[in-house]
Amino acid sequence: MGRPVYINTSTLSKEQLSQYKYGQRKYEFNCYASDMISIHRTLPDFRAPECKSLDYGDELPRACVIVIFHNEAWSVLLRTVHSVIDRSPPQHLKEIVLVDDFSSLEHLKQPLQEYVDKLDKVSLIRAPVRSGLIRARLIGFDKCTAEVAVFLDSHCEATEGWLPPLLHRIKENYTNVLVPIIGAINYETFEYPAPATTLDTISVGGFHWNLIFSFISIPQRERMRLNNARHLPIRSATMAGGLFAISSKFFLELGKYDSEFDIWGGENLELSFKTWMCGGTLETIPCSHVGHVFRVRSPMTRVKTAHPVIRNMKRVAEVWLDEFKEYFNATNPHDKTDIGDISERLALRKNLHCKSFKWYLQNVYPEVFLPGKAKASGEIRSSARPLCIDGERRYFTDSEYKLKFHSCHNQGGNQYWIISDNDEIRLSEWCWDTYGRLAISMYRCHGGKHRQEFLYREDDSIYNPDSGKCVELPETGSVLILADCTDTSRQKWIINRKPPK
Ligand code: LR7
Ligand code: MN
Repeated sequence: MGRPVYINTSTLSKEQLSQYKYGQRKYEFNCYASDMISIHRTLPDFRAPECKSLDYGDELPRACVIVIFHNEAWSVLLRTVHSVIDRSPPQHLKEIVLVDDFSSLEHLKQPLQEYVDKLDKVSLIRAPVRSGLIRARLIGFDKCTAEVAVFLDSHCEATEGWLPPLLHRIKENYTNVLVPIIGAINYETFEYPAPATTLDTISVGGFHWNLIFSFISIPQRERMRLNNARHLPIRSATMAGGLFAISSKFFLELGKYDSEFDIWGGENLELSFKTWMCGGTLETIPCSHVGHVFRVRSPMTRVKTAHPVIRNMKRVAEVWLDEFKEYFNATNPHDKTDIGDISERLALRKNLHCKSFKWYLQNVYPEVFLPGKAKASGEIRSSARPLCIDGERRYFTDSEYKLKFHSCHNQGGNQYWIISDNDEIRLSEWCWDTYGRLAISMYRCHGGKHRQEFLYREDDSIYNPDSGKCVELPETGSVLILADCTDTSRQKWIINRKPPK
């Protein structure tokens, strides 16, 4: 029933412990716990009561579920596959296509092939080289023959009733692109916690100007439109990327993905932007729940933080962001990555007569923070020591932002701060906050001043009116502190007082 498994490592034998550690290291989740749970485990029915009584009829388009993987754990991958088989009405599930993105782990070779051969409707394709998740999905998509393509990461769990509401929306209009509510399966215990089912708690998609996806709460105007209904599709500016349904016809019309995207990243926003800009609608379906194992780190971190991510993002910015690409560029001002040829993608956009990015921002995501309104931006350099304030960011979770000091690297990124028109100090949607009373931490920007208000004053101090204190570089220690305002150079900060272009 989705309950957690707790492993007490002190009771494990030496051999078990080394197995446990191997799993953690290899996958960044607790594979040892996952292996103890049935790959057919049951789950509670998470849907709101309004959802359970909906009848979608029998005349739905059929789905091809595409699951790509690179070195995935056995039990986690197969739980993904079986959750789909066990919880999809057979008449609506045409096929499951697994794409192995050039894995090296033994269990994914012959043993997986033999396992899959015994399953109905499931096929396994091997990418001939490491293709990255985008091209691996394209390989899978090309094998599909169903009217609808449903993409899932290889560490997911479909829950009761997940598929029909997605298919139903596509039946109503083939340009609807749908995302389920994504349940956060715990990477330590594999618990499937009760997901959000109310408009106050459900998240939809936003993005930061570095073109990283972010979860945001449902904007006020959308809540009004939904009038508290808990079963209606919720318009979403973007998708996280891993779990969605799209009609094969529409995916083809939109030019699938940019096949130049390598390894990881960017494809989620590319598809989100062009869905809206080129005539479609992107929605979160509150009656469809699918779990995903969220990790703190990625097992592929080294690949991800290197060039491919930046290159993918730059291609998205060049093709889709129009004049707003300057905001993206400002987050990475000295990047020289060559993005290759984008003429084909520009031609695609032209041929589809897609709307402008300005239209998208005004109509689909008016809540987005526009750095152009900023009072100051760039690095925040200490006058006392050659250090800059750095917001250590992790690509894969939203809660892992940390403030620290670092030598000034002049590369933007985690040292690219914006002082907004209402005096927040921001790194994309994250703000300095005095919640810790004496130290400064980062929380989601709330726009309500108080603990998130910082005045960059003429004397180069940064002042928080709420506490009446100033931001100070401590003599020792690595946290940014709040202290009574004095003349010390440790309270003087150098910031470029001009907004970005
Ligand atoms: O080279 C690779 N080849 C692969 O086949 C790299 C990855 N992969 C596979 C991998 O095994 C996994 O099944 O691709 C899938 C996604 O990789 P993850 O799980 O490491 O990515 P993620 O969950 O951290 O990242 C999110 O953003 C990605 C951007 O490119 C993709 O869109 C992922 O699908 C996406 N995941 C989700 O949207 C799940 C919801 C979580 C969020 C946010
Ligand atoms: Mn994932």
